[in-house]
Amino acid sequence: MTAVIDADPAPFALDPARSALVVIDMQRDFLEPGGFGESLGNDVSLLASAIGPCGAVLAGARAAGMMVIHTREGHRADLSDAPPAKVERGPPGQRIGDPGPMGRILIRGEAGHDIIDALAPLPGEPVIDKPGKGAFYATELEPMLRHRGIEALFVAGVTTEVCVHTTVREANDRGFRCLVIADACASYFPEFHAMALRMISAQGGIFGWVSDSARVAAALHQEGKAA
Ligand code: C5J
Repeated sequence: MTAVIDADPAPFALDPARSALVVIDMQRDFLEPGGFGESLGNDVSLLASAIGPCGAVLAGARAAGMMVIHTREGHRADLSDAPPAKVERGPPGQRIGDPGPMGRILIRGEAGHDIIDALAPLPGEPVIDKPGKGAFYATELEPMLRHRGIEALFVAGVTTEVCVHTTVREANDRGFRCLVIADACASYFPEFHAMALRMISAQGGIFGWVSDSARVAAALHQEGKAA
């Protein structure tokens, strides 16, 4: 069965059985005070707008029987997978691996590394732990998608111009068609969010397609009813 979602620069056709929703890095470290995002001087409240739309597309994807994947950016406790060039950035004392109110910053297993409660993965939904900005770099994401015959990705999460964009670029080069859900993404810099989305759909959709949670949820709802 094929659904069609109204999108820019053109309608996006998909088979839900061959599509996956990838929710990028909706972690406490980026969305809550005291984590990695705030340590870099950002106002983390700016990311809250993506939570409701992410919840809506998660519900729609689950009802339509789509594969759902969550990602988390973070590092091993011994920092052996963290390039020194990454760790050295940010203010001393508030860098990756330093102690913070939610545990060590951006370290796997710490409270800050968790996905926020409102968007907690359901049992059986894969969670990809990634050391980089892109979800394909040094992870098992690509074989996971190939084994399930996935060819299209819905992408949501934070931040639009960093981990969402990097993942979409990686996916596009690997031949996956990507639909970015604009209001289910957010940035500490609203102007970067807007430009990042434009960069995706410009030039005939050079990196992919852009839609919003209402249009995606409506199309998936139809699918859910038909399934
Ligand atoms: C950042 C991310 N912004 N998840 N990570 O460092 O976008």
